[in-house]
Amino acid sequence: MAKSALQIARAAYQPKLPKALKGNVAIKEGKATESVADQAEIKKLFPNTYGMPVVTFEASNTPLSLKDMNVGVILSGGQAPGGHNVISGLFDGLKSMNKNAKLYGFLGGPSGLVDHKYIELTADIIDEYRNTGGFDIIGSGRTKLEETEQFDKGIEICNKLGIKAIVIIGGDDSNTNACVLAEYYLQKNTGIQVIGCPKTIDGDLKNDEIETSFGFDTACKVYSEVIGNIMRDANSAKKYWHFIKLMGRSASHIALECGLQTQPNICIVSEEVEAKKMTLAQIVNNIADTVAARAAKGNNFGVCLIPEGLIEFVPEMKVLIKELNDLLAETNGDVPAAVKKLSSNSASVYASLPDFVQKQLTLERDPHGNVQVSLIETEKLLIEMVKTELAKRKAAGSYSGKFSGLGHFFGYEGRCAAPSNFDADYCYSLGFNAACLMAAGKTGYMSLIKNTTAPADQWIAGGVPVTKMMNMEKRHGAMKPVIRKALVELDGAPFKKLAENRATWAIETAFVYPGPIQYWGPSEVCDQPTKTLALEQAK
Ligand code: FBP
Repeated sequence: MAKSALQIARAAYQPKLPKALKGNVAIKEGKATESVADQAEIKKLFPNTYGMPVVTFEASNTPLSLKDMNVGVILSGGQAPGGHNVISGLFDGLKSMNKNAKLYGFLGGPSGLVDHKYIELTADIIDEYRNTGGFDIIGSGRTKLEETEQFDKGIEICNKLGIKAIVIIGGDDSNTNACVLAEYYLQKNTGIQVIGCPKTIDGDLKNDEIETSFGFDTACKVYSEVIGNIMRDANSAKKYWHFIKLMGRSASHIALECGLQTQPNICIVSEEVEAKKMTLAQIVNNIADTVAARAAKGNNFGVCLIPEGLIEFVPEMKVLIKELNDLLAETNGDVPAAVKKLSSNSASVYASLPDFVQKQLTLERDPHGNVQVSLIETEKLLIEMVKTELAKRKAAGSYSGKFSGLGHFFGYEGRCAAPSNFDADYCYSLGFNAACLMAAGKTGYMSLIKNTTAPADQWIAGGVPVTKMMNMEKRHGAMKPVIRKALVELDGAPFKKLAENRATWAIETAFVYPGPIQYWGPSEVCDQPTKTLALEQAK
C-alpha cells in the first residue's frame, strides 16, 4: 500500500495511556447504579445487567490476568476518526495480558457476526493501521443486532473461534444493542462477554459518565480548518456569503463546536430553533437581518453555519414531512395528488419552498417510504429564501447591499481523517481499557475514559454499565430501552458561550482561522480538546 510521508511518520506515534493502565491494574467497584429514567421497566428488561456498579482501574502490584480466550471486534455505523486506534489498543491490551489471545475482526459491521465473515487481526495487520483514519481495517455497517436469531448465529461463530468476548464500537443505538446482546448471552449462560466503546463524530453519545464520543474532536477540527479557510477567502474577496452545512444527523454539537472554534457571523443551532418553535420564515428573516446589518457597514460577505438536522427541528417542516410521508404512501407516490391533500398549513409551507426542495421532499424517499431529510440541501434552501427576502427588502427600500450566496456541505471530509492526538490517545485508551474490562470478567459495560481535559496520563479508566445510561423511548411506534441521546443543551456552557458572543460575531468580522490539525509541536497547538469539552468540564 503506497503511503504518504505523514502516514509513515505518524505510524510510529505511540498513543498515550492513562497512568492506571500502564502497569499492573486492579479493579475498584463503586456503588450499585440505577438507569437515568424508567428504572422499573429497564430493570425488568435487563435482569442480569441492571444495577451493576461503575468500575475504575487503579495501578496495582498484581497484574490482571486474561484467561485463555479469543476476542471479536465489530465496527458499527458511520466512520469516526480513531476507530483503528481502538482496535490497536484492544490488541495491545489483550497481548499484554495473554500472548495467546487472538483478536478476530468481524467484517462489514454487525452483519459479519451474523453471517460469519471475519479475519484474524494479526500484529502485521494491526501495525498497518495504527494512528490512521477510517474503518477500512475490517469495514463497518449499519445492520442492527436486534433479533435472537442474529444473537444465536453469533454464539455459533464465537464457539467455533473460541471467542469469549466481543467489543462493539458504535453509537448510542449500537451500544444499546450491545447491552441487549450482553443480557441475552448471560441469560443463555454462553460465557460470552460484550463490551461497548462510544463512537460517533456527531458527539451525541455523552452523559454524566461518558465525557465525549470519539471522532468528534478530529472531525470538528477538520471542518473548522476548512471553515477558517473559507472565512479568510470571504474576508479577502469580500463578495460572497458562504452557507456551510455541517454533518451531524440530529444534534447540533458539530455546528456549535465549529462555531466556537471559528466565530462565524451566524451559527444556527437546531435545538434552539425547536425550543423557540421558530418557523422557516423567522430563520430566514434573522439571517437576512444579519446580511443587511453587515451590508450597511459595507460588508457584503459572511459565513453562516447550518446543522445537518435543522429541517427536522423546524416545527412546521416536521409536520409537512410527516404529512408527505403518509400521503405519498396513501396515493402510491402520486405527488400532485399527495400535495393536494396537504393540510392548509402544510400546503402554504410547501408552496413557500423553492422548486428543487419541493422535488427533494417528494421524490427522494428511503426504502421505508420516508423522505430522506439528509438529502435536502438546506444550505441552498436558505440561500434561495434569503435571496428572495432581500429582494423584497430592496424593493421596499430598506436594503441596498449585494448578496451572492455559495453553498457547501462538510461531512465525509472529516469522518476518516487521521485522528488528532486527542482522538489517537483517547481511542487507544478506550480499546486497551476494554481489554482490562474483559479480564475483569465484565459484560454489558461501556469502556470509560474520564477526566479527558487533563493530560492523558491523568485520565481515569474504568467502565460504566450500559443500563445506567438508558431510558424508555418510542421507536417505530413502540416503547424501547435506549441510551439517552445527548442533544445540545441550551443551558449548557458551550451554547451559552455562543449566545453571549453571537451578536458581536454577527456584525464584526471576528473570524478565527484554526489551521490544520497538528500532530507534532507545542502541546497548546497539538493536544487541545474541543471547546465543547473544555467548557463542559471546566470546574
Ligand atoms: P453514526 O451515528 O453511526 O456515528 O454516524 C453519524 C453520521 O456521520 C451522521 O453525522 C450522518 O448523518 C450519517 O452518519 C451519515 O451516514 P450515511 O453515510 O451512512 O448515511
